[in-house]
Order: sequence, then structure tokens, then C-alpha cells
Amino acid sequence: LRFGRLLLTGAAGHLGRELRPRLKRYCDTLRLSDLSPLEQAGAGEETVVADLADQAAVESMVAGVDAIVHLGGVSTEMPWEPILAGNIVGLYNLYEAARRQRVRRIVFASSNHVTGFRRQDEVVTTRDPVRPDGLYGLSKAFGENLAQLYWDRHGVETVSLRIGSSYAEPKDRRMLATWLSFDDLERLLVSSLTAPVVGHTVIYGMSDNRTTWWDNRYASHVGYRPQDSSEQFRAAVEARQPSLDVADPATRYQGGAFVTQGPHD
Ligand code: NAI
Ligand code: 15L
Repeated sequence: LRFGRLLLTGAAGHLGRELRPRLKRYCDTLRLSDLSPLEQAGAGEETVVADLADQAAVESMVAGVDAIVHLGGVSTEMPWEPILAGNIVGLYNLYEAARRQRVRRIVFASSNHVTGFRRQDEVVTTRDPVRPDGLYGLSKAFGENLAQLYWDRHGVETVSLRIGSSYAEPKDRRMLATWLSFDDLERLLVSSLTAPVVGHTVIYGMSDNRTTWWDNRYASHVGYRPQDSSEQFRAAVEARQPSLDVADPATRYQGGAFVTQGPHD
């Protein structure tokens, strides 16, 4: 796999910084974009500081790229205004630019919070109805629907990754089920960028964890094979968090603490 120019949005963020050195291996030029300042461009890199809500800025950010890994936007429960700007208007601007400029494929960082109000004793497939756990999850559901429209109507392909919890290690018991290692995230991105035909495919981004709430049976054509598991961290996580209150909504629902957080407290 080698792209000419690949665009990574949200490049100054937690996952963007992790992926910057990794994605360079798969392209001649990696264009990095964020609202926040970016580290200076190295060899084979370009940097663009732009607000996703600025249509003209997004148009030039997308110019000349072969594919997009879209991580940019609000990544937690927040007031409506920043979510509207980054995740609704921003998504529209990105897909319009991709349509006009004939970008073939986008990998969209959606989130498990699209189905965060599913219970932890349910197993959900990517074809089950969504159940967002807040404005953030709702905005990601919009993003997935937008991606579907741009495939059906304009032929722009997308893999929507419902990422679980991508950190160096799972931080709590919930993340034993939702954890996605950085190496598996890279595998998922490479599979999503290179699978021959994806149309609009939704896939949960998780490692090969022993406990899971998600079933990727409708995304096997993506060819993602996780190789890590949260199991190696289980003993330490359970020692840190010895008991769970099953009456707590954060324990009952897949979205964890997100189901009670945010402007609606
Ligand atoms: P992050 O918050 O660290 O990074 C997001 C980046 O987007 C930030 O650098 C921010 O400056 C930028 N951004 C926000 N609003 C913007 C705007 N209007 N215009 C341009 N840039 C803007 O989040 P993280 O953890 O790196 O996540 C990356 C993506 O993956 C996000 O879309 C998030 O929703 C998604 N995701 C991440 C998960 C995780 O475990 N880290 C889990 C599920 C989804
Ligand atoms: C997300 O969507 C967030 O971006 C991230 O901060 C994590 O909290 C993750 O979900 C999660 O559910 O653990």
C-alpha cells in the first residue's frame, strides 16, 4: 500500500499524534491538519491549520489528496455549539470538498457512543439501530448517515470506525471490553484504506478482547484482524477497581460515564 498524498485531520490530538509517525509509512506525503498548532512538518509532511467549520479552508485542505483519515472534531460530550461546528458543519464541509475533488475514500472516526445507550449485557451489530448517549454520539450518528448519503449519491467511499477506547492501556473495567490498542488501530486503518470495495461500511474499532459488546460480522470484507487483547491488563484493572455498582448507569450502559455527562446534567 502506498498513497501519493494522505490527509490526516485531528493530527494534533491524542490519536493524531500517535498515528502521525505510523501513517507516514503508507504514503509519499502526509498532510496533517488541525485547529490547534501542529509540530513543524518533517520530510514528507505538510501541515495545515484549519477550522473544519471554515468551508474555504477545508476545500484547500482536501485539494490534491488521495484519501482521508478523518479524526478531527469534538471527541467528548460538550455543549452543542462546538459539536455543531466541528462534527456537523465540519463533516458536511469535508464531504462536500471530497465530492467536488473526487477523493475516493474517507476513513471516518465515528465512536462507540453512537450506540452508547445499549446495555452492557447486549451484543450489538453494526446493522442494529443506533442509540446515541449524548450530543457527541448523536453527531457521530449524523456523520455515519452523511457518509452513507455520499456513497449512495456521489460514490465517495467511507469506512466509519466506531472506535471503542484507544489508549496505551485500558484504564478501567469498561475498557476491558472497549479497548483498541494503537497497533490494532493502525491495522484497522490500513485495512480500511486498502480493502477493495467498502461502499459505506461501519465497523467497531476494538482489539481481540475476551469480553465484547460488539459484533463485526457485517464488516468481514474489510479484512481487519486484531492481534492484541485487553486480557493481559485484566488483573491490574480489576485490582484497581475491585467492585462495580450495577445500579450506576455508567455500569449499566455501554457508553459508560458518557451516558450522564455533559450539558444536560
Ligand atoms: P482529540 O480530542 O485528542 O483530537 C481531536 C482533534 O480534533 C483535536 O486536536 C482538536 O483540536 C481537533 N478539532 C476539534 N474541533 C475542530 C475543528 N472545528 N476544526 C479542526 N479541528 C478540530 O481526540 P482523539 O482521542 O485523538 O480522537 C480522535 C477522533 O477519534 C475523534 O473524532 C474522536 O471522536 C474519535 N474517537 C476517539 C476515541 C478514543 O478512544 N480516543 C474513541 C472513539 C472515537
Ligand atoms: C470516545 O468516543 C472518546 O473520544 C474517548 O475520549 C473515549 O472516552 C472513548 O470514546 C470511550 O468510550 O472510552
